[in-house]
Amino acid sequence: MLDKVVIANRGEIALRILRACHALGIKTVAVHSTVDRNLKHVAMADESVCIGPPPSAQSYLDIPAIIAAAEVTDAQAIHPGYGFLSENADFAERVEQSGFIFIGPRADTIRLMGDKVEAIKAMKAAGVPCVPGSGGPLGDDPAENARIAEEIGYPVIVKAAGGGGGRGMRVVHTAAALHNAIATTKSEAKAAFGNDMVYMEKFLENPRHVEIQVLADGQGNAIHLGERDCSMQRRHQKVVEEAPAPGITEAQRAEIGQVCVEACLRIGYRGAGTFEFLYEDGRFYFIEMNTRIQVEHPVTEMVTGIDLVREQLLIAAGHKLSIRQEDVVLRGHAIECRINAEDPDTFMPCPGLIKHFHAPGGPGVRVDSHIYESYRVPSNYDSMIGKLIVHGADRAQAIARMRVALSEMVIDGIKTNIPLQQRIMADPGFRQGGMNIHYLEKRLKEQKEKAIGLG
Ligand code: MV4
Repeated sequence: MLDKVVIANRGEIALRILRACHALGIKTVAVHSTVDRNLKHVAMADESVCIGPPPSAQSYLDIPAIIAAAEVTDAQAIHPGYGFLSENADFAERVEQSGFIFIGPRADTIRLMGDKVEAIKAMKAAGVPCVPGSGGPLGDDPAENARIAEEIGYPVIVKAAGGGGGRGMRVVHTAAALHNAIATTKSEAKAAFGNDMVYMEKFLENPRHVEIQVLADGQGNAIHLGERDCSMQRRHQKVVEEAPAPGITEAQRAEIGQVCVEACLRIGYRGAGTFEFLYEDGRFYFIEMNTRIQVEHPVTEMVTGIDLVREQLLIAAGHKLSIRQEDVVLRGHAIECRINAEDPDTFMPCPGLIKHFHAPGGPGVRVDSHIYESYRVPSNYDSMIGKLIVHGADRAQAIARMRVALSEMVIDGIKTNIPLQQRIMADPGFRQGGMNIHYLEKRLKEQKEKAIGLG
């Protein structure tokens, strides 16, 4: 087993990783910025190293500082969590070149999935269903691009190969708008990602976002852990996630899950990973693969009973997967509400001092959060301060438990999105289930218009 792990992250996920390490008897090293010396996991870690000032670029993104922390503490491995350096292939490479284990896929796998054109090519070759599209980068010939768009059929979407997660894309409705859209997306992509390569897909108008969780040991074994529905989002930020996805049948799950497993084996995938799909009219269309542990991993843990971070650590230690596909049984329904330090109406971040905190509890209730009474939420990082996750025998029970848990949760001193989450749990469309990626934004717009007397 690993002896000591550096946790190269902060907040709730750093605490989540620390707990998984300690449960396996692995010692932990917390690395933190100056403003983060009071983080809960820093107090709980066996050792801690201050790696720089508050700006992420000078701390959580400082590759030499993090590798130096592993060296001075004589750690064996580095867990990147999510965000920050988690999908940085150069980081993974330098970690391994420095003699440490990167807790995640091989650097070349991260690099492959970071290039969306190459990722789609690899997945298509592995039998994963993809969105009809250019199948490669667009060239400079306007006539050829117009032909590709006609063949796909309007509307199309132009996406940056270096983008992902909603960055660098543009919907095109007519042939007249195509050339400019490609040029603008290219120049934006060049500025944002240092890579002006773009590709084209059919634009799906009303899809759901459904993603498949996988685990692979890089030694010829891979399994899937079913799906999550992450369609409740605003501006590419997920707000609520759930597992399983409403309306997906056991047969559909087994089929798309097996496709993902075979793709993992084909590319020699190692670690936890997520295949992101758009789901429309009963069909799955691959868009991207995430090579990290994701924020919403707990809903999968709640319905499968499998500790995903523990599995990441075991895989990194060189263990073969001990869970067989037939051991993975989904039980009940889980929902996660992200808890953000933000105004529930304007979505402006609201950092500050937490004066009172009461965590909810009861059967099937899980709180993944680093906050405590008298903790100050800094303004330097993401506004997510925790996640409230509930499990129930079915979706209705999970919603009922979430409403009670949200009403029990007290976070005084700062504004949070708890009132927004309460409105979502009471919303008829959400309660029906299976809403698409545009639903939440549409409902928020309606509510805003009503509030100012337009409704
Ligand atoms: C799309 C799409 C429709 N058609 N691709 C946005 C995030 C990035 N991961 C891919 N995204 C989309 N790609 C095609 N061919 C619509 C989106 C999209 C979206 C996807 C998932 C979750 C939320 C979204 C919000 C707006 C647009």
